Amino acid sequence: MKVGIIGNHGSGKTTIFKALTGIEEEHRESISVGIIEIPDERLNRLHSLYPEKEKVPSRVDIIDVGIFEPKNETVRNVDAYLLTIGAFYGEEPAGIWKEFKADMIISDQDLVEKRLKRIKKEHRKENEREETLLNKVLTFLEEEVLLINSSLPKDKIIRGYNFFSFKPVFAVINISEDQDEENFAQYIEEIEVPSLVFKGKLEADFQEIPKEERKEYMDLYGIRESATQRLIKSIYSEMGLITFFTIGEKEVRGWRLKKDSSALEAAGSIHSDMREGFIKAEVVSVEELLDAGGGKKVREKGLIRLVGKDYKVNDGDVLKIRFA
Ligand SMILES: Nc1nc2c(ncn2[C@@H]2O[C@H](COP(=O)(O)OP(=O)(O)OP(=O)(O)O)[C@@H](O)[C@H]2O)c(=O)[nH]1
Ligand SMILES: [Mg+2]
Repeated sequence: MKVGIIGNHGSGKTTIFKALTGIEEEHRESISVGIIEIPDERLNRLHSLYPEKEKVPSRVDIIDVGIFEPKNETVRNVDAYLLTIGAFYGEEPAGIWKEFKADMIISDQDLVEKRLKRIKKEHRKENEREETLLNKVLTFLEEEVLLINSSLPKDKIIRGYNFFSFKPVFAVINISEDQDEENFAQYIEEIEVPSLVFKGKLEADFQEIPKEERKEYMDLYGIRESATQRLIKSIYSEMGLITFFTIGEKEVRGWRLKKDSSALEAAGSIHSDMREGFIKAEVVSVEELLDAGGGKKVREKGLIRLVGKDYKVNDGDVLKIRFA
């Protein structure tokens, strides 16, 4: 699961990359890859029951991609976009959003038209369903509807095209320290995708303060939760991701999972051996476990459920996979 930061030159991509990952880039021109750790209060509380184990948060990969260039493989192959808007130097948020939207739609249209042309030429019976679907896609695009907001089925054929406008986009309105967040609130309404006003430079500077002192510094500024944390959580949920937990021998860990995934898929995301040898999974919600005060008590109270491979994993489930 990769998020790509995209935006015009100088809009603050690298600054936001640093705010999210803590990584300082050495070469501004190269593409940087980093990891965002997803802050999760539940994991902290879970970990406090097992302080001797290591705490490992759920993660998402992030790439400082550059400008939107449809033919660029890196641009195409990410799973979601973080669009940065350089409002700190005067970029107009609604206008930048419209441009980006148009770029995505035109690129998708181009792809569909090329494929339709070939289908017509080949004239094969087995392509009929695809042709119908692509014509539907084209209708949405012509009406300037992002495919992600359309009623298209999320089926194999559609996913196979890797359409730009089928990917989640999150917009960041990057303002400077001395600009007033309130003045940009109106744009949140105008931009059709989830968005957030963000003081990129300030947030990136936070990364230079040692973690232990950061809290104090934030209190000083009257910031309860850093915008970075809010941003990370929003991206995570907008991408349709949930977290399940495991309590292993050495670590208490959060794992990223696509919403509506099964216990078997959850097992597979931990290790392919677990998927292949899957027998059953033990499930308890993290809240139940915390309320009871630990795994042993949960067991005594009979709160653990034994589920099969088709069980739909919920956000906050603590899983133990039984496998052979
Ligand atoms: N005041 C202020 N300056 C910022 C902010 N974000 C970025 N800058 C400055 O703007 C310049 C460009 O920021 P970058 O983060 O390098 O922008 P970029 O999008 O990565 O630029 P390219 O990689 O060249 O496309 C740097 O000098 C930053 O320090 C901000 O929120 N406030
Ligand atoms: Mg850069």
